[in-house]
Amino acid sequence: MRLIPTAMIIKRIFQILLSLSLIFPFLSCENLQSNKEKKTVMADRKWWKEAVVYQIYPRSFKDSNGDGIGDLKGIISKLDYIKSLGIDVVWLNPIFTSPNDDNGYDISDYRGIMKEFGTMDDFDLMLKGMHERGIKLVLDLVANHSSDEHEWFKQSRSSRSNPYRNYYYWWPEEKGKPAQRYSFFDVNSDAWKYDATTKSYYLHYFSVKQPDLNWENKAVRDEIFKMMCFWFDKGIDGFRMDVIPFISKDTTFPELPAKYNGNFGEYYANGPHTHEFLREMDSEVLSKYDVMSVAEGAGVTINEAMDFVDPDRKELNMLYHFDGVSLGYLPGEYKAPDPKGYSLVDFKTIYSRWDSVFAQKGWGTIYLGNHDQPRMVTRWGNDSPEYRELSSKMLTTFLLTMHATPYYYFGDELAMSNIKFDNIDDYRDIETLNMYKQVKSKNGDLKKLLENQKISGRDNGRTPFQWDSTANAGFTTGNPWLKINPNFKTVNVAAQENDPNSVLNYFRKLVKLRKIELTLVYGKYTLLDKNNPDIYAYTRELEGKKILILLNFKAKNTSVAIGDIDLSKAKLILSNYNEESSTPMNLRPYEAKIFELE
Ligand code: TEU
Ligand code: CA
Repeated sequence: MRLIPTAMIIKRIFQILLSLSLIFPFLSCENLQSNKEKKTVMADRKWWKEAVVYQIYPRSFKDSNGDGIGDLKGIISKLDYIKSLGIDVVWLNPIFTSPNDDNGYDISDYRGIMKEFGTMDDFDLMLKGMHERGIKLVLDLVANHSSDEHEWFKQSRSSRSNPYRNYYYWWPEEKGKPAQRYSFFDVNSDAWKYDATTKSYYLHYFSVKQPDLNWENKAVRDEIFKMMCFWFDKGIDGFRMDVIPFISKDTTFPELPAKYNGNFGEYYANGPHTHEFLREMDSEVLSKYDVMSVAEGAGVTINEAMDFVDPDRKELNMLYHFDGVSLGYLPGEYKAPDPKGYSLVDFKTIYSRWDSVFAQKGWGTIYLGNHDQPRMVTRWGNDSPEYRELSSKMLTTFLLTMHATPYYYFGDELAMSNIKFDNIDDYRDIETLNMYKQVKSKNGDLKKLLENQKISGRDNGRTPFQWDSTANAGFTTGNPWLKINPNFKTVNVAAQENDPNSVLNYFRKLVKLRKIELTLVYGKYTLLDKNNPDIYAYTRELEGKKILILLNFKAKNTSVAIGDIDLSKAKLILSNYNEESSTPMNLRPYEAKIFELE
């Protein structure tokens, strides 16, 4: 049998393929891909992909007993309001027993309810009330560190031979000073604290009262996994996981490798066993429940993100990044907003790049505010009386029309804005107070720090919720733990409840629209006019349906170029202006428009 030279065979096969694509053009790869895409996108539907997550900062939502601190009974009394928003999931910041050195992110009993917030009975009643209203509950897993008042740490620091010694990271003094580690909250930014009791240093990436738990120790992982099951067995629907990328450490504690150029956060997020531990968490806990898991992706870069949420890796469902919220700060300075503001082109680039990460696989998240960030309307919009409502509605339109699960921060549905304290005495947040002490100890520019904190300070996002124009905005009958924004007289639920054009009702309309329009959930995202410095324009497309979103980020009339998109048959389905603009392509200050194209 005469062997046909290999080259001939390959040429033959190529010819066959070419002819096939010529014969069956619709079989071409893009068609193949889009059908495959369409099949996969809708095939892999998940409740947490279609959810709108509403974050509640319990300390500031509703106080039921007049001690000036929000609590679980307060949340229970407002469940119908939460239901009226149409949201699907409530994420509650930590509600566990805590001395509140960092407002609950320092837990001393993972199975206990913080005494200020109430009892386990209150918790059970709240969870029952949410589930009866079809609302799921996600709690905060703060397991990178515990409180130094947790029994584990009390034991661990008592002697070097204590069975809990290895629940934390200790460096004995006789080994000399350990390699530098940066602390986000320490007054000297030093993450090593010397403890005379056992003449050793312990590690704390955050405050000295937040010692890091040693996840390299299987006993610690088992404790955390059992605790997670305890709450899942009680019926909660997921965990937001606090700085979970930081949980694995190189316990030889080498000097910070040069490649990180001093960026401790990125180094902390690249421990040796992080993904191994997350896979263990999935097999031991998450895979046994129909729940959602989202990582606070501190230190995680865009190239590493998929490693956390790739469904085939069986780790977590979602992650939220810091690239967006880090925009517009002066490099090398501590949370110093750039007086020139932020570039919308950079903003669009960041959110478009992150969309492309999860375009085929995995799933993204989107947010513009939370308990660690300033109020979104002040930071990304315009909180002047003239444009506060319009720009807030525009930003909400962005959050609820992107290809990612939106995490919406309580109070943004009212366009609550930064309180901008003048005086350090009004601050309660450890991050600001310790930074103030640090700058003071270095005779630094305290006036500038306070000016910067008016925009970037976390307490701006934590002022009590504004229910009405009565005393203390109806939040408490007592003395609020943090001052209430004086604009509560006009900015409150009662004033907006029955106003069809209010920010509150605009939010409700958008939540409803996202619920009925799966194109806004699963549709392919395409950025338009990317170099337009004022307008963010994009389309969402799914199964032949196409929606166009136009957002003016500036306080001026401006226009957008959308190429060959035919608008003649476009139907305007929502806008934050009550009367239609002259031409679809011209946008008034902070105007937002959603068109159905086909
Ligand atoms: O935040 C982690 C984190 O990265 C933030 O500290 C962030 O760097 C900073 O706050 C931005 O201002 C989580 C929680 O969200 C935060 O509230 C806690 O303070 C922190 O962890 C420690 O648990
Ligand atoms: Ca209270």
